[in-house]
Amino acid sequence: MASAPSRALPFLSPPSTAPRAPSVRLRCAAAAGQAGFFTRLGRLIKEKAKSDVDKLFSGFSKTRENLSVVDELLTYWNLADTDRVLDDLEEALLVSDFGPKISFRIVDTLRDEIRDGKLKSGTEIKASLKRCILELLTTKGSKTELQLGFRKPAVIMIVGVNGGGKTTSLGKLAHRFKNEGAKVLMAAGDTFRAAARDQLEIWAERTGSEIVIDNDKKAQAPSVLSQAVKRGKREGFDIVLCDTSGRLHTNYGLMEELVSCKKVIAKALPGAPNEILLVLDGTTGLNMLQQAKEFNDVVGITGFILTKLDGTARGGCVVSVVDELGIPVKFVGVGEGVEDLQPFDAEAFVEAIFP
Ligand SMILES: Nc1nc2c(ncn2[C@@H]2O[C@H](COP(=O)(O)OP(=O)(O)O)[C@@H](O)[C@H]2O)c(=O)[nH]1
Ligand SMILES: [Mg+2]
Repeated sequence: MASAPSRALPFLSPPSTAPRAPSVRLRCAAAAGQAGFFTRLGRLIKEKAKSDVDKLFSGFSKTRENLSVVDELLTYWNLADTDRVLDDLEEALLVSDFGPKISFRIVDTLRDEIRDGKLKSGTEIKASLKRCILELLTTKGSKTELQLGFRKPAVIMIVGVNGGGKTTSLGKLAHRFKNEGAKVLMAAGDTFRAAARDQLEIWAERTGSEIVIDNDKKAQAPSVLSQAVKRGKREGFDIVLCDTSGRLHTNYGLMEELVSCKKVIAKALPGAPNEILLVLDGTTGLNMLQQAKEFNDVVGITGFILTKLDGTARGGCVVSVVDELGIPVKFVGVGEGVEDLQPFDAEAFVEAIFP
């Protein structure tokens, strides 16, 4: 699972007993007392995530089904059959959205290893296939844990196109943080649609988080986010989660707005935002690559949240985005429930699609 930072991050305040705006002295004492809290927290996230392997496994059921043909192929593999089997394997990877480059590279590696006599059975080929994918994920997108810095509040901006799952993922993230005793403030930065604000309010209520909204019809996202970060700082919040609107990424206005959002956040709190997470809809397949590139070029993405992987057989897209952009997948969405956002762990992922 995504390993949480193992170092002690002193910015987390104690669980709910913490006063809203403690004095500086109190805050320091709390931080010192809680120095081990974050370390413990890291371990807890890891352990919890490990016990969630079942959820991850069921979330990837469609992709796994799609790839079960690999087992069939390899069961009956023999040396004379190699070319045909590898062609079919490549096809299976392509269908699951591993992308042409990666699918070709994997099959090429396997072909070499078979030719060199390193792989002598279907089981060995499968093990090597899994190793290839794991290697790809761990060399190019290794920093799967959130980088929240050392100062509170940590600010996370969630960006992406409409309907991808930004607000839902933000709500699920809040739930995780709250479970770990963090004080969470949400910012309703999707000022484009009125319904978006209501949706976020429901998540705030559901997770016991505070929320900053601007009821002014003409409210601008940067102003809402700036207010939220300032309040987060003033009132000693641990985390500020910023929702944003998601018009098409080809919409210049949106990109402009996101850049302004990022700027005002940094102005309100130097060093922030700590994370800019791009939400990508897993069901859109390789289309997401172009989208990811454009967002990254404009705002600079620190990690991906890949959603709706429970609804698609194209789970290989996880590998494609990491390979193409060299940016880690930090979370995967495997359902609509509050618990269905999983820290991404490469090993668990590979086991979930190739059991
Ligand atoms: N099955 C499934 N549905 C999801 C997931 N994440 C989000 N959704 C659904 O996708 C729809 C759009 O989500 P929303 O958060 O409003 O997207 P936004 O426009 O990017 O904020 C909602 O119906 C969510 O319940 C997921 O991981 N799995
Ligand atoms: Mg939304």
